[in-house]
Amino acid sequence: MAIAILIAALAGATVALFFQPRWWFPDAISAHAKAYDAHFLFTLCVIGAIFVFAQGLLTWVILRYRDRGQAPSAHEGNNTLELVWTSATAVVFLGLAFAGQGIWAGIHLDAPAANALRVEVLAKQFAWSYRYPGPDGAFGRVDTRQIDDASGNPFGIDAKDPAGRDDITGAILRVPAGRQVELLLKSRDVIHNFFVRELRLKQDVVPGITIPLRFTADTPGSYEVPCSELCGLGHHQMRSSLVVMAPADFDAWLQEAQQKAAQP
Ligand SMILES: [Cu+2]
Repeated sequence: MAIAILIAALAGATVALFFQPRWWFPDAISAHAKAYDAHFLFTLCVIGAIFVFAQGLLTWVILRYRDRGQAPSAHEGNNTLELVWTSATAVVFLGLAFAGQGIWAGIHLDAPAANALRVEVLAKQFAWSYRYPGPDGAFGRVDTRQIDDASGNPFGIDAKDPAGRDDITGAILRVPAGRQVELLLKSRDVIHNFFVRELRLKQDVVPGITIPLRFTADTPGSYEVPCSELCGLGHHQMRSSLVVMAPADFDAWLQEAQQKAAQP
């Protein structure tokens, strides 16, 4: 009897926690993030209803068949019921996975927009660096032997390549609101993870390969970019910012950065 009450109370408290806004996601800042949230909420409602039903059933079974001093009896089970709930679980599970497929594919499989802003993201123990191609639209050649953090060249941009002379590098990711951004994620050492909560995006950064990641942020503001893969002793301090700017502000910033980069 006490166990039945405890189970019902725990199930009720668990469900109640989902109805308070205190511990919830921060506001979504892209269409993808909003679609992700809608799908998350839908999934939560479906599995929440099943959870309440299952816990209610468990409570009822404990109450109905509790020990009243009668002799124990054996039960053979019910194959039809087993078949029904196993197939129902499979249908719900696969159905939800297929329903969410489009949201995932939009980020990873759709071709980038023609005017997408391309930014190279370099992860290393324990910092993020960002590189913009400059007015020529081309990233300069890199050479691992020219990597020099102390003189501000974490990418190893080859000084001999003219395409690299106007490249803009920095420790903050600045992007314009409303325009698609294509990040090219690279790691210099171990596996890191690029994560922005407000974009609902999380992507491993793997040494040896370039991983594209696309998003269009629509709300100006500053958002944290913490490394989300334990990458060494300094992992906790590997964080930077994503700054989403109004398009005019971004253009002004880019122009100033280009002028600075053009100076010898
Ligand atoms: Cu890291």
